[in-house]
Amino acid sequence: MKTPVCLVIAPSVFLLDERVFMSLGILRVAAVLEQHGVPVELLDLSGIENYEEVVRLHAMQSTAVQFGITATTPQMPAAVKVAKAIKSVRPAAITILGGPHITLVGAAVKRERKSGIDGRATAAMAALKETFDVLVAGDGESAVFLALEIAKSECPAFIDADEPKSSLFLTSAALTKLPFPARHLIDVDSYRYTIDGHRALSLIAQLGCPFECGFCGGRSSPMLRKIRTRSSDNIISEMTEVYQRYGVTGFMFYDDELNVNREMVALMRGIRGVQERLGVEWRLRGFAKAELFNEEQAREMYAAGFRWLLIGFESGAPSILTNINKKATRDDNTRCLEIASKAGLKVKALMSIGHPGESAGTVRATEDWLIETKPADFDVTIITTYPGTPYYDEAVRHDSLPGVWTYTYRKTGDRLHAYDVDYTRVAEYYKGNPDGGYHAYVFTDAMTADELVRARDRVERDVRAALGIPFNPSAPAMRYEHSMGQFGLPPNILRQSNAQSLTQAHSDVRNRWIPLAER
Ligand code: B12
Ligand code: SF4
Repeated sequence: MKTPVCLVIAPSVFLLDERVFMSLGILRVAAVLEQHGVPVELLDLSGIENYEEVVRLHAMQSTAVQFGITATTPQMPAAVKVAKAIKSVRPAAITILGGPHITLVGAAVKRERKSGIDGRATAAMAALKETFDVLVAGDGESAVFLALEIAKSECPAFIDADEPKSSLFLTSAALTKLPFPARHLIDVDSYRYTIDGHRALSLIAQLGCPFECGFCGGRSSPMLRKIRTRSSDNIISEMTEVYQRYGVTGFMFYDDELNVNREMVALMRGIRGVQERLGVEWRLRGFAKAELFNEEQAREMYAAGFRWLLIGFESGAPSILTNINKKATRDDNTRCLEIASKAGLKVKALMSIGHPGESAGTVRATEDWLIETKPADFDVTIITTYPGTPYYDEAVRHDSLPGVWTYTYRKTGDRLHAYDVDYTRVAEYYKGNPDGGYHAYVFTDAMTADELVRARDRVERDVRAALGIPFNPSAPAMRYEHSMGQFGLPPNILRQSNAQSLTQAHSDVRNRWIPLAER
């Protein structure tokens, strides 16, 4: 067998439960590697408390020389520790970083270059180059092969697959031909999620959202911005494969916003049709954009098995919806809830506070709107200005406060201030303990960071009480004990390609893979 490549999913120590949805991006990379006969070791560190120890143990035993790590921004402190743990026992190993964080830092650097600025993103990129040997921004399916090649000679290196003109950037046609995520390299049963009692797994049907909400990552990243779709048949084949292989009848669509795609209604009809042919009933859940939502979509989604929609309404205050650049008005949002509920669809309202111009009054408006419109579930987070969001990328140094950056929404002049965060070290700002577990790294002209946290906690408590919605449960992290791994790491942490998965994937190459030159 060829030398394997080790792919690592960095843990998300800040999540309430780390094994709800698996990271599909790196499983797509694993699938193309297998398809090309490259064996993969998949180290899934989600929910593993003593993950650095696990990494050291595995790196000592593994014959892999190249270690690819995936990370979003809040996973970065752990990703850095993973890379250091690998190097501590295997100094000659090559570490490759891919995923949303490096993609967004890459996009922010390009933006700075265009404006002639040597700013925060440029510094963040330099720091990443000190820790990782190869950095891959954007689509990983072709770029990973270049990364493995480059890793032999030129480190540190930066590969830019987040560039539509590059042959590494996937077209919709290429996306349709690629293998499905290598879910067999993950302990699927350890991921727990249900939709109305149906055990569910996630999938991504299409990539990209063209909107420009101020807090949303990737507004200058073509990978996250440009809509790339797969054919309905291809999406339905993936669902069928997941249903037949894992026996799940629930599907969580992780497309940014399902209804930015005009073909969505046709897809819903296809999904309904396949259930009729298979004699099964599926339950689905996914995201939609409020002002684009209409009765036909609601009807077809329900008929396809949707019972839940997640909608990023964000705020109940019209001034905040303007400052976010959300495009949906409060009336659009209320109307969307009404259409959904008429069609039998439950809505989880995704709300956030800490936007430019946020004040006690706008937070109150959010609370009032939730209580008035009564969504079936809701979530309130505090905004963090990640690299790659307009709130971060367009911010300038505060005129008097050191270490503070200010974003100003150009149309209203409302401001959002953010403390500078070293994203390779700090992670404790996402959903910790919902009662007292939040940290805010932002403040506005009307509210301090502490006031935002207190207001968030109050809205969550009061609205849950008013609507009778319980708090989300959390699941404690697991510890890897040596007794669990007398014969190597257990299969909920480490899975490897076997002869069967390689042959199977390899025999699919001609059917699914388009050579770079033909894209
Ligand atoms: C599904 C999802 C989730 C799920 C599951 C997360 C997961 N582990 O996959 C849940 C609900 C848990 C989640 C939570 C959060 N998420 Co989220 N999520 C997404 C979403 C909608 C889809 C992810 C996906 O599968 N994309 C499709 C795959 C194909 O892309 P990909 O993962 O980037 O992988 C490709 C490349 O990056 C690359 N690649 C990836 N890894 C590697 C590794 C190597 C070695 C190589 C070579 C290449 C490579 O190749 C892959 C294939 O092309 C994205 C938005 C989006 N459209 O991507 C947001 C997104 C990733 N989430 C985001 C955020 C902010 C969060 C939260 C922090 C939420 C919050 N603050 O409220 C948490 C943090 C979770 C975490 N673990 O870090 C941001 C990340 C921004 C950032 N700076 O990192 C995104 C980009 C949304 C956005 N536009 O702002 N999320
Ligand atoms: S928040 Fe939703 S609508 Fe806005 S840019 Fe992001 S994905 Fe698009």
